[in-house]
Amino acid sequence: MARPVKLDDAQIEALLATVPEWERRDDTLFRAFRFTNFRTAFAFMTQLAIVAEKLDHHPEWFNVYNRVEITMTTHDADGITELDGAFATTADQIAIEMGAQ
Ligand code: H2B
Repeated sequence: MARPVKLDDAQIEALLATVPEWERRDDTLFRAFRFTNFRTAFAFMTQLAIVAEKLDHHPEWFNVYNRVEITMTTHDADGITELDGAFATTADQIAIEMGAQ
């Protein structure tokens, strides 16, 4: 894949409109997910790990029991790129399948 390009502020705003549950935190995208229990939270992370390998794009994440917090950025581009948007979109889809609250 071509090197992802760092998005500018207007492009990030447009991206956030497509994944409204995510918020911008400086040069990262952030979302907290909550599931029924640890098992479901971990199943979500397992599914997403497979996606991360396919995209060669990996989350920074934090898990306690049923909670998963994800921070995405593209170190290679020193900011937010389309890859972070793609990851966020996929994470949202898998979260719905897993019954995230
Ligand atoms: N994941 C994320 N989130 N950002 C990156 O810049 C990134 C990555 N870079 N996964 C990739 C791997 C790079 O370090 C390797 C060498 O492909």
